[in-house]
Amino acid sequence: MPIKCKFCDKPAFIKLHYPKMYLCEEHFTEYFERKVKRTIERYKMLKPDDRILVVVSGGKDSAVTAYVLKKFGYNIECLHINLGIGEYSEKGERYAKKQCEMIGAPLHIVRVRELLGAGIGEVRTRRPTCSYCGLTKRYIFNKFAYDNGFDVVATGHNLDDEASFIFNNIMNWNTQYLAKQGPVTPSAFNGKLVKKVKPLYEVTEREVVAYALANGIEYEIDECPHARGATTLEWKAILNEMEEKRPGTKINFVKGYLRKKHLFEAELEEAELRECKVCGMPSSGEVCSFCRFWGLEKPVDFRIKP
Ligand code: Q46
Ligand code: ZN
Ligand code: ZN
Repeated sequence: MPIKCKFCDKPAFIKLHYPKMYLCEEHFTEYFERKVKRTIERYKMLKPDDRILVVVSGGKDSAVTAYVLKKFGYNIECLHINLGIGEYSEKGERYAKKQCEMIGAPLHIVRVRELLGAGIGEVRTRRPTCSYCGLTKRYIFNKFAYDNGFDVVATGHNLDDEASFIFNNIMNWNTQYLAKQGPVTPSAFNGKLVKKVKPLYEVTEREVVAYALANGIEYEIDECPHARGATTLEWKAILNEMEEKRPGTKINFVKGYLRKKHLFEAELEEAELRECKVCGMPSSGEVCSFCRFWGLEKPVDFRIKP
């Protein structure tokens, strides 16, 4: 006899460990969406009339974020940043297009190589690839949102991403990073830093994979070639092992961190921000790290051409 769903007679599609229960596809979808809705409300992420920019990579997390927000009736548009990392990026772009077509959301595409003359991984620099990749992505989606008047940027970070980020930064005592992490980053610097939210903050990676499967969402499975050997993956493996032994470890760890975040905030030395001489965006030095890294002499204009 197959195991049945907790709420109906259908066979179970997934076994959840925390809370422990078996659910069919439909009841799992309902459960997942209720959880995301509660996260959005709890942290006051979105207002009904907000113009939301969802950053879609082609992967599962951002695809599910866009899908769920659209299903909830939010006003979303998507942005895909093609990083120029060979076949990995080409595939990512194809999936992003497919995902946005599926939900009927407008998709904007920025290609790093066309925009800046080189793809990620093609720049001769001492800076680690993931470091300038992260810097480039964050700058592009923020400036794109600002240039086009979006109220908020939504990203696909899930509970596993958050837990491993916090774990990693506690192990290294990076209190500066720990002071700034969270489900919502409010708008700052006269709106030039656009509000950021993470609607999947309280759902696990495993739940995101199951939701995509249950709802026919296709996504890129390949890992970025630069991610190999990343310590984040090792922290994730440790947390998964703990979660296996003690269900609820991840969510309790992240919620505990949010309760204690003020301790890290007290230590934060806020760098005085000023306008970048090149692009006018917030910067701790005369020229912001994006304009400096890419050697720009004039700002990049992301306004959507009509
Ligand atoms: S930072 Fe590094 Fe990722 Fe950029 S280079 Fe690839 S692995 S994509 S999340
Ligand atoms: Zn059911
Ligand atoms: Zn700049």
